[in-house]
Amino acid sequence: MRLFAALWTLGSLLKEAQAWSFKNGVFHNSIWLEQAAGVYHRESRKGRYQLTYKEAMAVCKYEGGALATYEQLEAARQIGFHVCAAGWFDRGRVGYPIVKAGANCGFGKVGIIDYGYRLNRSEKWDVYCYNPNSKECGGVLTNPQKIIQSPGFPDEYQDEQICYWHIRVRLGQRIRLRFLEFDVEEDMECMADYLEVYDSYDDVSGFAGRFCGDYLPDDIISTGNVMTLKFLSDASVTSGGFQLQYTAFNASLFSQDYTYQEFNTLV
Ligand SMILES: [Ca+2]
Repeated sequence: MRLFAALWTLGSLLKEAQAWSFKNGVFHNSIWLEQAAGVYHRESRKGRYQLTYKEAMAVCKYEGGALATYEQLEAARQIGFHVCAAGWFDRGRVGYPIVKAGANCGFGKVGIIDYGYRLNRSEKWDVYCYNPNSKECGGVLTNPQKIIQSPGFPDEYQDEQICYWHIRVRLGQRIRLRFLEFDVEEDMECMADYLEVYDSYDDVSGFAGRFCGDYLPDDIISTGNVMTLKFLSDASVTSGGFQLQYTAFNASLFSQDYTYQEFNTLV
């Protein structure tokens, strides 16, 4: 049994080594991150680790899904679902799926990092839901330049959308986001519908802003060669949506003494 487990682990590691690699100078994998095989990660609108087990179930149900089972989470992980945040899943279990070993997440392990069945269901975590019918959008973008639009644009986006776009450009490049059109259901703190931008490979670190309403956000420039955009709409009231363009540029350009106007003509 132990030998089998060791072989399985070795097999997984080899598979991961293939799945994550440098290609054309871009570090990437071949999957849709954060939402895969009908499984997705959610946190409370109040922030990370705010959901009791009962609330976690309600979050999934609200969106027409249910808590993911261990098997569903593992199936999603096998095709690249990687989230560095512990969440409830089926039967009061807590854990998170790790594809790529990292020192800061998952104790350097790959697999479902399993905290086991929790005796105290009042503990607060995030949640992993399963909904095979959720509308998919987003993706991993590696082109040097591309337009990103809300789903259905120029029509209004629909309710209950969750989209993640991961932008990865060549090492040594940075990314500039320029908003072209923006109209997302407005509320004071963007709790209903919103677009979030992260100066990071995931939506865990590097928070750069949360946007709603119809005010066109300023340009956003990354510090590295990756960025993540997250769009979420709730169960009611839609709007026109958004359109933005990202452009990769050589980091060395930005470090030279260009004025912002000059810089804008360069990228
Ligand atoms: Ca809405």
